[in-house]
Amino acid sequence: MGHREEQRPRDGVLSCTLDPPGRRAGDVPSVSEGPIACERREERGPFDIIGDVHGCYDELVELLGKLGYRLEQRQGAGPRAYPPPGRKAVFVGDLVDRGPDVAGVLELVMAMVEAGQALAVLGNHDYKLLRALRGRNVKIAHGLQHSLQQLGAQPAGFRAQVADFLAGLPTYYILDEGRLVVAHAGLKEELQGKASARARGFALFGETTGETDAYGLPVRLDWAQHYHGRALVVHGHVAVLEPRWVNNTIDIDTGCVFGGALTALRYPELELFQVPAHRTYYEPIRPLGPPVPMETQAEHA
Ligand SMILES: [Mn+2]
Repeated sequence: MGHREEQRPRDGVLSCTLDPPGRRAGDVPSVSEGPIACERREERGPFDIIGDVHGCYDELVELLGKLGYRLEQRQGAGPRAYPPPGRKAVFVGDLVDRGPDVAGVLELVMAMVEAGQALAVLGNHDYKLLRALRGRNVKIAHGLQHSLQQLGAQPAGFRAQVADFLAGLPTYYILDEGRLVVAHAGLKEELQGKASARARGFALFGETTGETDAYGLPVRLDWAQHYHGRALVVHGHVAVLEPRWVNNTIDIDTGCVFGGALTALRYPELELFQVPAHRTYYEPIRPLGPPVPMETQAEHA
């Protein structure tokens, strides 16, 4: 009901940023400065897709090193990371909140995206931080206070840069001639290629039943169990103990900020790289989910 699918703009570029809102009307700032293509079918990779970082800067730098990226500390400017020739990093979102160095992560990732060495999609935490930075009335919880404190110690110009960066991120990417979809919370087959509020909302928040569990958290529907799409969907959002293959989807949020690990998936090789968290930065409200039984995993698991 009421899932209106918007038309593609005249120029054929599919806008999948958050304007208009995917959630409550009037609750979202106008963040789009024009259509942002989330279809990058011509980008064939190879990619290094990186799970939820949540301000875990040291682990991110270590993971990039493992993946063969060259780190360079610059005088009077933030660090830079250069991918091996031909490769590109893709961040699944939730760069911010809960962790120890949100500003460091943002500075590094923003420079990589600006240089064309990385792509990033918006996560629900990034989205909420954007709203807070834009002066919206946001409940300060779930680690947002860490981002605001850390960014509060930075120059106002940096905060403005961060807001512009986050506002420009799409909610998902379609890559490699449609063979690869990267979305923070995943994306059902029927929503892939859609610019609708429903598609954007799903990519950011996933699908919930509207009920809450014993921990007071929303009960999620496990869309991946019913996924039969041809595109591989790489996502994060739900922290799991081990990268979780279900059908043609993989969850690579292994809860680094909760003391788990930061995970990368090399595509198309489908090799996993991990860096264990240096410590537990934030206690999860509910325990991390167990891996899914082997029989539901895809053949390439
Ligand atoms: Mn998330």
